[in-house]
Parts: sequence; C-alpha cells; structure tokens
Amino acid sequence: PPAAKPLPAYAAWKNPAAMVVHSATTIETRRSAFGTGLITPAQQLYIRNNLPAPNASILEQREAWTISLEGVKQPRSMTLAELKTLGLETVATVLQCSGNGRGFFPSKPSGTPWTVGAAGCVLWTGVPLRNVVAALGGLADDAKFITGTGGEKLPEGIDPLSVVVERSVPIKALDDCLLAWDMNGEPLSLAHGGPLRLIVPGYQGVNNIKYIKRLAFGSSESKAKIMAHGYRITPPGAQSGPEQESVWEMNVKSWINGPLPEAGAVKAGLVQLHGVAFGGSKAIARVEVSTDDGKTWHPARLTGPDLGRFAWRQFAVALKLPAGNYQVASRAVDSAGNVQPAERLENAHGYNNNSWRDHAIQLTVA
Ligand code: MSS
Repeated sequence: PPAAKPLPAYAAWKNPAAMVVHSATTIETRRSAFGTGLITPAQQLYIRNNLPAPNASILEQREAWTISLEGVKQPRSMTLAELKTLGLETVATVLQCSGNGRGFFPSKPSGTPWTVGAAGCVLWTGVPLRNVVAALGGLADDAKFITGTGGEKLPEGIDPLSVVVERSVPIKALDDCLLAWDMNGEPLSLAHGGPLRLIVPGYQGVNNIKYIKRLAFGSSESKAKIMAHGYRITPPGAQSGPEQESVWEMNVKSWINGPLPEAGAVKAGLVQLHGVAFGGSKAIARVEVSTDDGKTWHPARLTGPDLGRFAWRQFAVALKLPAGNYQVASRAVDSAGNVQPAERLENAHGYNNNSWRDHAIQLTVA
C-alpha cells in the first residue's frame, strides 16, 4: 500500500493511528477508531476545510475575536468576551460532512471518498444565538435565512464570492443555533473553528461555520458560490444551481462499528454487534440489524446515555451466528417514522448518503 500521508501541522496533535489523511484539508476518522465510544475525542475527529485553515495566531487573543452581527434591530460587532456574558449552553451534536459516504457511490463523484469517518458526536459549549439576537433588540425584519461567514483570509485577485465559506440556513434553525467557543470541554482548536464557531444542530457539516466573523439575518440566501452552486442535491449529469435542494438537515442514518472485517474472522456463537445511529434533528426511535440483506431484521438495544435528539445513539445487539459469511447491516428509524433507506439517492456530488446497504460490512464467522 502507498505510504500514509502525514498529518498537516495544524492537525499534528491528532492521533495518527486513528486517522486517514486524504489531503491536508480532508482527514477522516478510521471506522475502527470509533470503537464503542459515545463522544468522539478531539484527537480523532475528522477535519474538512474548504480553504486552508487561518494562521494559528487568530487563537492568541481568543476573547478579543470579533463577530459582526447584522439584520438585527441594533446591528454591531461583539467580542467573544461579550458573547460570554449573554448565556451559556452545552449541546451534543453529530458533526457530519455532507459528503460522508461518498466513497460508497459506484459513480465515483469528484470530492473526497469518505466512507463513515467524516462524522463524530461532539459536545459544544457557547451562547444560544437567540440570546444574542435578544441582546441586539430582536430581528430587524422578518428574516428567512441565517447566514454565517468564515474568517479565512481570501486569496487576492479573485472574486471573493467564488471562494468565501459563507452558508445560509433557514431561520427555523435559530432556536437551536449556538455560537460555540468550546468543544468537548476544551477551548475550540483551530482545526475545528476556534476561536468561535456557528453550530447548527441537525444540519450537515458545511453549515457549521468555523472562525465565524459575520452572522447576518436576511431575506435571501448568500450569493457565495459555496451556497448558490456548491452543496446542492444535483441530478447526475446536471449542473448545480440555486434551484436545487441545498445540503441542510441531515437524514436518518446508522452504521456498524464492530466487529469489523479488518480484525479477522469472528468466533461462531453469540456475536456482539454495535454501532451508532442518528436522525439529524429528530431523535432515534429504534435500530434494527440484518444479516441477510434486509430480508429479516433483529431489533437492537439503544445503549449508553441519551444526549438529546442532535446526538448519536449507540446501539448493540447479540446475534447467534453459525460459521459463514455475512453481510451485516443496520437500519435506523427516527421519531417521525423516517426509515433509513436501502438505496442511496443518486446525485452528482455524492451528498447525503444514508443507504443501509452501502454502509453494511462483510463479516466472516468461523
Ligand atoms: N467553516 C469554514 N470557515 N471553512 C470551511 O472550510 N468547512 C465546512 C464546515 N465549516 C468549513 C467550515 C465543512 S464542508 C465541514 S464538513 C465542517 O466544517 C467540518 O468541520 P470539522 O471541524 O470536522 O473540520 Mo462538509 O459538509
């Protein structure tokens, strides 16, 4: 096999054994590294940057970081220190790249071929966005979108809209949003968006703007390329554009994290299968496991603490498996009755893959 790529400097503190380095800006968690943990440790959480990460000097004076708040009755800039006086909340969310599972598309869409590791379950601490809005006199008009802008330094000589990481989400997300400065109980690292990051619980990764420097409420979506053309559910072969569905809320999904085929054959008898399941903004109602390509399903148990509807749930089931080769799949159902589908939704850029068949593993029992 080709030599593994080294971790880039800004992520040198990650656990190399837990990561697959696709490139300096796309680093995936190994499926085997998820283990049976509920919270994903920072050292093994995936990274996805659309632009090179800013210089680490932006973390030198965290409290002095400023964010411009627009589309409120009293628009102005606030420092991180001031935000910290407005409220405090911790929320557990699944952070998942919209391209997670792209590696399973036989059509090989361009983009990183993530399998399951562009996701993690993380604790964020920050101020509820609604508190910030209230402190600034409320919304100015009847806003339809929340737009966050990343604080990267943009390359010169090209149209800023063609490169800026700026995403809009529907205003209905306002009640759940957080401006976060802590991840898993530690000050937010540069790799994950420190000093300040927008968290939109239940929404695909791209909407969670790192190094956020501007947050605006308004009546229309950002004209940035990453919003208007990027991250759209585009029919295969078609051009992406604003008329197509944007990559917003996550769909119901689960996968098995163990035992995995790379650990070798499993001993015949009672086999403990375990994995994770999440429903975007909806709680997980149940998870089932199949060893016969979905002909029969066995209910799994939801284990571990329930950290709320935006977090993932761990599940486990013990199945009696005689010697043989098995395709083992899990299928989750959310509280609204949405069932994880067998098939992926084909789309040009390989987004939103929640096919249970694609995420199945091949196990040898001996
Ligand atoms: N933010 C910013 N500022 N920049 C960039 O680049 N990216 C995205 C988000 N945010 C960005 C941002 C993406 S795309 C993702 S996924 C995420 O982020 C990731 O995260 P981490 O922390 O893991 O790295 Mo796909 O859908």
